[in-house]
Order: sequence, then structure tokens, then C-alpha cells
Amino acid sequence: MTVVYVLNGPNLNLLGTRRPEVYGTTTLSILEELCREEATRLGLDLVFRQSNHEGLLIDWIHEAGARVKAGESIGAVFNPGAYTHTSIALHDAVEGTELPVVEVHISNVHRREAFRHHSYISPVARGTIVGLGVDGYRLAIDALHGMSSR
Ligand code: CA2
Repeated sequence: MTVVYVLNGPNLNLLGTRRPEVYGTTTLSILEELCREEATRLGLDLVFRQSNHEGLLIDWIHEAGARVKAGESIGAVFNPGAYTHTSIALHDAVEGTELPVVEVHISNVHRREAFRHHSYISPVARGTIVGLGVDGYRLAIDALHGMSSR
């Protein structure tokens, strides 16, 4: 079965436990279930992961990129967390692997502090979804699915 990756960066393990006014009340494990439902609806397998470590996220992007090249995956939904705003290494990983990525942010980063307005990932992403809460993940899975069947 074809796989869709959903990769989450630092502190997203805290989802649903703090700052509900910014990130809502859905926990990461409920978010995984929502993504699994959507993937299943589209006939896809889901690989859902979260890490607080930049290097591990890079390894997972390499893994996903290799699986896309092997025809086993359609790409990744990626919420890089705060690494969005700092990580040239994640930018290079996405660019270097040519991994189809839809970048997702739960909050509307453009309504927040100026340091959240710049993304190192957006220039190498196929598209971005910001500010739609955890619904953005479902929409991103749909978008990747649509791109892969075009
Ligand atoms: O809005 C998003 O999805 C972000 O990627 C979330 C990151 C933030 O650094 C980005 O600027 C925007 C932070 C994730 C931390 O999530 C928490 C969840 C609950 C409580 C505390 C942090």
C-alpha cells in the first residue's frame, strides 16, 4: 500500500495539553487518528511521527524521499515546529531529496510574532497550510494525494 508520511517537529508532543487558545485541544495521538482516518479513506497507509530532534527529522525526510523515489510513498505532510524559522538543514533535506512536502502550521504564524513570519521550508514545499488548526493536516493529506494522481 502507498504511504503518506506525517512528520511533526519539536514540542508538538505537547499538543492539546497547553496553550489551547493557540493550538486547540486535540492531542497528538488524536491528531494521528484523524490523519489515519483520512489516509485510510484515500486508500493510503500512514506513517505518523514526532521528534524534538532536528537530525532525526532530517533522517525521516531522507527515508520518505527514498520511498517516494521507490514508488512507495506520495510524500510528507510536515509541521517542522519552531525549526521552520531556523533550520537551513531541514530546507536542504527537503530540497536534496526532492520530497513532495506540504508544510502545515496549526496556528496562523503570520498573525504572531515577527520571528514566525519567515519559513525556511516554504520555498522547498509544494504548498503551505497555516492557521486552520489541526484540520490543516487532513487538507494537506488530500492535497498530496491530489498531486500524486495528477
Ligand atoms: O502553528 C504551528 O503549527 C507551529 O509550527 C507550532 C510551533 C511553533 O514554533 C511554530 O511557530 C508554529 C510550536 C509547537 C509547540 O506546540 C505546543 C503545543 C502546546 C503547548 C505548547 C507548545
